[in-house]
Amino acid sequence: PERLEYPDIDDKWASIWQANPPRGTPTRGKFYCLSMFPYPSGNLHMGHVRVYTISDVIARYHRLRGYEVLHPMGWDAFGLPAENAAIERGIDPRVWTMANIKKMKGQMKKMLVSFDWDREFATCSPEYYKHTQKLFLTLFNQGYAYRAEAPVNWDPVDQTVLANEQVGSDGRSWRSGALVEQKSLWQWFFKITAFADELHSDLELLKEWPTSVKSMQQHWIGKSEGAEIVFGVKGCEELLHVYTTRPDTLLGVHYIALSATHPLVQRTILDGDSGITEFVDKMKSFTEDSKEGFRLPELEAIHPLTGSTLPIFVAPYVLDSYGHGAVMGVPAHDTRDFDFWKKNAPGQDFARVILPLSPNDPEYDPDGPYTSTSGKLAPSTGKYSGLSCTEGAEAIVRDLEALGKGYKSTNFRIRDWLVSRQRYWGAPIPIIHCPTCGTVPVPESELPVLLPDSIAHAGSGSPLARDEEWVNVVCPKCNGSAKRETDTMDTFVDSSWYYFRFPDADASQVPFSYEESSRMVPVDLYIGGVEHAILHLLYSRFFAKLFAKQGLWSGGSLNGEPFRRLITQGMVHGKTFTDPETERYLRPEEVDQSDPHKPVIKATQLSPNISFEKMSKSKYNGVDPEDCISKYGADATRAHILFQAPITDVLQWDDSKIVGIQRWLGRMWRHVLAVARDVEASGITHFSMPDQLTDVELTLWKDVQDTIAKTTEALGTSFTLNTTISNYTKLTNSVISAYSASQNATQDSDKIRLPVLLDATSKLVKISAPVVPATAEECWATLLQAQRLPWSSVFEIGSWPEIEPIHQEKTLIPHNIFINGKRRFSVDLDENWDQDKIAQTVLKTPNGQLWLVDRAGSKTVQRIIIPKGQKTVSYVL
Ligand code: ANZ
Ligand code: ZN
Repeated sequence: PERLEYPDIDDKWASIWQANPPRGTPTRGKFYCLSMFPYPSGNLHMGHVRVYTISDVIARYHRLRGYEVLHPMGWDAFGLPAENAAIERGIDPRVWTMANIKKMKGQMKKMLVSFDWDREFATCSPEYYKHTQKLFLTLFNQGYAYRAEAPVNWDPVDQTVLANEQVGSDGRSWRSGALVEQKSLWQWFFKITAFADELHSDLELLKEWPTSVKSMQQHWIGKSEGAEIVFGVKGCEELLHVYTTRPDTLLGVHYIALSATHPLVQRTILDGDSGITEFVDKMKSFTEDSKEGFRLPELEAIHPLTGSTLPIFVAPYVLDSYGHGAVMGVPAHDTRDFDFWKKNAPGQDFARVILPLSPNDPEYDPDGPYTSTSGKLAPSTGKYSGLSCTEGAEAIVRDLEALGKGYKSTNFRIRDWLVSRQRYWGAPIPIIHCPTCGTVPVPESELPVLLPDSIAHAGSGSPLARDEEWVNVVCPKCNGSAKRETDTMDTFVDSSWYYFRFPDADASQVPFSYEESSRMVPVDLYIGGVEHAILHLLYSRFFAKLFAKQGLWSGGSLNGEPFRRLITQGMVHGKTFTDPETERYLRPEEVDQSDPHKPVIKATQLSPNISFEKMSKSKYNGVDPEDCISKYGADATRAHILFQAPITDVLQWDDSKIVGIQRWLGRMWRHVLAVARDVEASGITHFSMPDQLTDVELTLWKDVQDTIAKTTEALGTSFTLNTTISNYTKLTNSVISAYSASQNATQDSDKIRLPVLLDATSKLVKISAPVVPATAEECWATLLQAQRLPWSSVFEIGSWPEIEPIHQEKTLIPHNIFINGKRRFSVDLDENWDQDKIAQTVLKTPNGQLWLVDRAGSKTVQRIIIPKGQKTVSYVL
């Protein structure tokens, strides 16, 4: 056919591939290419299309290149939306989830993404969550999973726990509208803090991660180095431990501030002090930025070095979960302390103990705090006077150590991972609570602890707790009556280990096989949204390191790191029309877009404002991937999405620009048809490249080689996929124009011989195959048929074209060109050429034109001297 019909040829090739997967044996080692598995929400959106296109192109390329590629897909299938659908629409979460998976899988297939579907799994299947539970138990048995009391968002009307996302900015429940309360519950934690130091320092090993993601992780882990300092309390035995990063400022301390949960504050409350009880109550509505404070009556702290007494406050700016929930207040050198002191001790002076090295230090403000650490200790600090901040800190900590009143210490901001959810649609925590034996793990042989089939979703408390039959069990230890844990696991637990399972997705006895995971992990390329830059990646790194420590896998070559290279793809923004008069968002059907360059609002005939914004229902700027594929086909959709922006940038999706890609595909196809006709007409069935190429052939051949080299680099190393698309279109144009020039040529030396043309055309098809698989496969089949060769897929493993040595060019050596005795420029020449050929070649170069024509003026070439073996050409003008 003169035109390829999309998406018909997509369907045709999808079913052929299914029946005949590409043949060939990998020779180059493994390549684990992973895109973050999706939540089965119901439909693919353009963001999915973008990320799976990227991973598919890279996976297809690596197979062609001869790698053993693992390119799996699965479903992060537990979680809240399924449960909400159950509550709102009475649909079983299982049924809802499975229907969504089916739909989205169909959409992925329409995109022609080559996932290894035989490894597919959903985290909500008992075969998977059995292993999630098994891993929970290994953590529990080694003390990495523990229970503690922690606050939750509690909806007092629905009597249920809410996720943070279910609490509106007004502090009300999304469902009942009730004011959400904080309530303390016993909950499960994973001890990620045990790995805080490694998670921090090993970021350094991740050379192929975006710096921004690493610094977000670093910030989240929040390693800080400082000291613990012990203050006494006047008149009692109590000691106050304080964490500070600035021991050098110890002589500038004017007060101690404590969090509301600090034992000293709690004791004062118990002692019945009404003022503080009231203040602590009020504190609940204060933010961390508040500068309020309340002085603990009659209590004073004792400075560890000077022995002077200091007031003690309770203050909302002190966090109870950091350090010891206690701050030594240094108004002169800390902004928060400065503001606090001004408000709570108005008019009282404070000591400056760090001075700038120069009075012109721009950070120094005589009326504010000096927070820089590049100063020196002030004369008032006595024996420490003149020391730098670092030296001062060291000297002070040394002295404190000698007195037993302080020591060096490191603190982390990261907290343990709260994994329990009071929800139904998650993996049940495999624990039994027995009144006699306490917390008892479910024996491994009894896993999985299955979710009950049907449950009343509406109602109060945890859904699982409502199912009496499920909850009441016999204690595995004492056979007495006991109760199951009714919390389920955070879905982040499911998604923190899934990539270990793909290499051997059927393993039934173990979550993942030691051999296969050690062989395939670290993942070579992980692609996903930047919204997962912190939690998902951090939890995954924690699990991978913990599993390595437990001997579940080798730990790989990066000290237990799971992902060697990370790409965070940019968002896809939609074309958004607004009415310039009312600033209202316009529906696409309100705008006449028949001329894509000049849309008009139908009602007013005005031009709408056009912008690109995050796709959303309220802006009418969403694009449905399925519509797009059925309209333009998978190939054009894929190529367009890659072409519009570098993979990490925001992409402005504009349907009207896709014609450019369609034209390219059309041109390539028609060219292939023309070449195929020539091949068929020639009757030749065995083509081989001639030993010597003519000039025109060499030019074409070099273009092909050059594009192969660029594409190899782009798909294998730099992932500059947008420029790759333009390289394909450029090469297509050169092949086509070389072909038509050759057809119009009158001299044989200006014609391109059929084997050379076929070689160029086949290679163009081959290297564009990862991006436009159906078109390439159709072109490939056509070219094979014309040669009367049996069909084989363009995707045969290891069939990527090697870059060939340029035999004809080996003799091209740079020659210095002298004009009237002066060296002017250089030109690549073959020593074996005759003088005419050399003169012509030199004259054709831009420099030749410049020096021999433009600048020569009326002078003409008198003589050309080409001494043998000297790589020079001398002109006498
Ligand atoms: C005295 C001091 C003087 C401080 C100075 C800073 C500057 P990072 O770097 O984040 O670890 N701090 C300690 N515990 C706290 C808590 N529970 N809530 C709020 N703030 C707390 O921060 C460490 C600094 O945060 C500590 O160093 C302490 O203030 C404060 F010129 O101690 B600093
Ligand atoms: Zn028991």
